[in-house]
Amino acid sequence: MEKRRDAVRRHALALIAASAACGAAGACELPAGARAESAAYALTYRTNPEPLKIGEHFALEYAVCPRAGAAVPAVVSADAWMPDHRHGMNYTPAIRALGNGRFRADGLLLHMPGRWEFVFRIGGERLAHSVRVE
Ligand SMILES: [Cu+2]
Repeated sequence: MEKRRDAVRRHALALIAASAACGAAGACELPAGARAESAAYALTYRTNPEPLKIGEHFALEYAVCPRAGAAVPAVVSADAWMPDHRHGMNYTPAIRALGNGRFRADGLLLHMPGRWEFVFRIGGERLAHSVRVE
């Protein structure tokens, strides 16, 4: 009796694992773009226009896929900062959720050349991607 219960439980766990893997591959595909990852999420983004120009407004278009076990995020913030100078932008971007894990941030502007980092936050998770802008 004890053996049989173990077998049933193993089977149930195998089914859960199979459906999670299936969902990750089929339901959530990231569009082409630069990639950032954290423990629970993967993200791709592109700038609009591409390439962006110093001193000119641009938008970030990004998409998020949860890894197995993580929830689909309702809000994902986007920001940029210069790690070497320890300052951010002089503007606060406006974030819009477009549905299906897609987001758009408008009103970004990098005011000086050098190494910047785009930082996306989902709850307590931080996803960052470094770029050099001349
Ligand atoms: Cu700077």
